[in-house]
Amino acid sequence: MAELWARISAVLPPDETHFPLQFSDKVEPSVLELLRRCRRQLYGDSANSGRLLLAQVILDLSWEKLNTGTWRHVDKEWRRVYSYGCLFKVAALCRQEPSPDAILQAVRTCDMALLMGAAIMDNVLQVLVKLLQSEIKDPAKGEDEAECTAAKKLKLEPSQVPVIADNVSVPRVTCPSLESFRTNHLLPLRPVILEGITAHWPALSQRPWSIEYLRSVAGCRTVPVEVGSRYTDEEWSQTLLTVGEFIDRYILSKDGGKSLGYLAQHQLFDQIPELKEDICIPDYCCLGEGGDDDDITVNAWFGPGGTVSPLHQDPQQNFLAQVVGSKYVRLYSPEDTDKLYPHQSQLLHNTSQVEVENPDELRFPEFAKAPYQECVLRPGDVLFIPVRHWHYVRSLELSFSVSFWWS
Ligand SMILES: O=C(O)CCC(=O)C(=O)O
Repeated sequence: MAELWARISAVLPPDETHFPLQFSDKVEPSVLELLRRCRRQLYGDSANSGRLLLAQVILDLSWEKLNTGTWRHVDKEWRRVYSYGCLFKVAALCRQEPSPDAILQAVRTCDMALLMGAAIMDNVLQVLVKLLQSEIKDPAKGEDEAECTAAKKLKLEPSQVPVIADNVSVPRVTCPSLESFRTNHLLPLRPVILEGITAHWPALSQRPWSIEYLRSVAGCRTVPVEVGSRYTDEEWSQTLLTVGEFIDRYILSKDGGKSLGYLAQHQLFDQIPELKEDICIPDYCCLGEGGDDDDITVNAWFGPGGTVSPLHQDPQQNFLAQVVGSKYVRLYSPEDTDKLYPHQSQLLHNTSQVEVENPDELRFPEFAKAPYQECVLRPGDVLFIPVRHWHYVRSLELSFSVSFWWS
């Protein structure tokens, strides 16, 4: 374990004078002084308990700032202070013979910085979390067999798979040229399922995503999870869990799917770059106006059968790629918005009030008149959802999809 500290020190600046602590005047001098004391302790020989205590004071102070007002208005400087607090805490936890629990706590601290903080010192917390993860024994070992059996048991009941009539099914096309996609789908904003364009993704070939694989790459990582059957429900909430806890509680749970959890996340691939290496941005995104890949938002959607994304629309073009399992998708054109009864509130104005597969015909009489298209996405399929097209999604079994939002 002394080796661990040597490896951590190697990624930190060699001494206090090279350790940057620059902040705008948004950060009060008293907080800056605390940060400087933490830095002094990092390179001095104070007791570890004192180091932890001071790091925690910084975390508590900045946490309060992060949770005051709306997230949009939180000053980035406070997110940087929070990241420094996390960095000092990780250093204190790992300094002297850290126990396995202390290492797990350090991983969680890095994740909190990656989720809530802002990048500091060339994204040092991303480097540290990778290093710490390599110290943790693979928890998937020995459980493989149980998980394979559990995954095999997730057979689809035929009644759960909707029968789709030809006249409403989304058309399919195999590896169209850029020009053909642009002319036939992008410009007229026509949905289509692209086949054969993800066959080379490691997630579908050399490193096929499975419960065991996700546990081995990301089991100890803390991520936000949505709890509840749909985000429009009263009881819906969000919580933080490790990927391993999420799998145990919501994917392999034996409660017959009574409680639903959805790992639906914009940040997952930035937080865990190992997973991003398993997927590729579809070439067709180059037809957008955004100049580079950083303009594309990549989202993860991982959950058990039965998770529902209510009918909603987004302000960007979307490629929804299915990697594991299958999903039922229903699409409506933005031209039919008046038949879809969007919520009145500002927050949910992009979401319909109608439960697509069980509509209340008295409250929403026009809904039945809205024309739609539908499909079942299976591994390898990529659905093009044109900008502002309304989409409703229900997973038919354990499912992992990746969506790319681009303009
Ligand atoms: O797969 C899902 O549950 C929802 C996907 C979605 O809404 C999106 O990619 O915008």
